[in-house]
Amino acid sequence: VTALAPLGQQMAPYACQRRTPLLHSNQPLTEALETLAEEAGFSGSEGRSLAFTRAASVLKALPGQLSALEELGPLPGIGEHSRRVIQDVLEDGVSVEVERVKLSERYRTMKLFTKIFGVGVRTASRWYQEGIRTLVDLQERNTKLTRQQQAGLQHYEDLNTPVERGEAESIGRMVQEAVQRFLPGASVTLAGGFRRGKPRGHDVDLLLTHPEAGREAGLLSRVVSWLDSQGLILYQHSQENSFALHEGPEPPGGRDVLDRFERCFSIFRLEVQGRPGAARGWKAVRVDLVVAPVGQFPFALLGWTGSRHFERELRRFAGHERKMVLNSHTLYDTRLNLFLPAASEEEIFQHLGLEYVPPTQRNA
Ligand code: 8DG
Ligand code: MN
Ligand code: MN
Repeated sequence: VTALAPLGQQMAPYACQRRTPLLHSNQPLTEALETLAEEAGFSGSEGRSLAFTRAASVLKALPGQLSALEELGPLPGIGEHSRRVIQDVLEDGVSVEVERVKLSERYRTMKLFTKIFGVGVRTASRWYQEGIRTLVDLQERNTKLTRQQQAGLQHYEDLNTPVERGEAESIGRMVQEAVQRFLPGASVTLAGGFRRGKPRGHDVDLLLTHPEAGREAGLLSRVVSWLDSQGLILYQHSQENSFALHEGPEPPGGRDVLDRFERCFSIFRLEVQGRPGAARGWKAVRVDLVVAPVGQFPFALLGWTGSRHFERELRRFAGHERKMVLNSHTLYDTRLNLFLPAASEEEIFQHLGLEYVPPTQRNA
């Protein structure tokens, strides 16, 4: 028996305690586990989905390629079922269970539908139960669609074509230019996957703020109206700021509080040159715009940089290990009964007693 280096020996239990680079050595394994996570999500089994996501996330943080299950050691966060899948892929190159899922009509249809902007698991599931199977079915049966879903369907192909970093940057500049017209000194920051170093993504996440608190109020609607008047917006849905500090923190594990900033879910019309085979010189691109007052900016930046799993783990860590409530607005210490202010992401990690994890290592 070869002495197996215990790859996972020093793995910390929370993803926010680990460094997770974008590229890692266990892609086939994480892909298999993430397919099962997705499938569990499609079936409404959130707990099971999370278990697979956790296992995949642990593998992403391993320092090298796994060649035998034993190398994992008694790693936290990888359950029985995930171990079986890992073993199958290691031994046979594929997991029969995963392959079966990928071929199943339900999985394929759910994937097709949830890729429509504005369609979540619940809607997709209902359509599936009604016997709808294709995008053509949806149109032919005159299925009732929200304005958002109509836009999603109309731009389905573009919105499911990855956004390249260069495209994200040029949208950032378009927004920056509009922002300067109405509020000189305001800044636009590219967050989301691009900030984590991804070369392409499914949308562009932009965070707006101004160094003087309060000046940012009302900025978003002006910016969006102006961009719209320039013909640059194909769809938009804005929400007003509904966050009030005096309400106090929400209970841990409560509703997701990210939706409380002034924000806009939109589809931009981006001019593109020389798209091979394209009949038109533009492309529809999903853009999320969020406005944060400067005092909340580090929290908003941390919250909107992701990954989603990294965020979830940060909050879980804050709650379980520190009795603190973290969201995209604030950090609240429930033992001291006070908000812990921060002027940078680094300070938030310090408050939590966590080693700083730079954005490019948050790909959990
Ligand atoms: P991608 O777009 O390249 O595919 O990856 P991403 O940038 O990591 O994903 P994302 O879906 O754009 O989310 C990035 C972060 O932004 C995520 O960690 C949480 C936050 N966020 C959104 N939209 C929403 C939302 O509608 N609700 C909540 N709760 N959080 C959101 O971007
Ligand atoms: Mn994104
Ligand atoms: Mn987004």
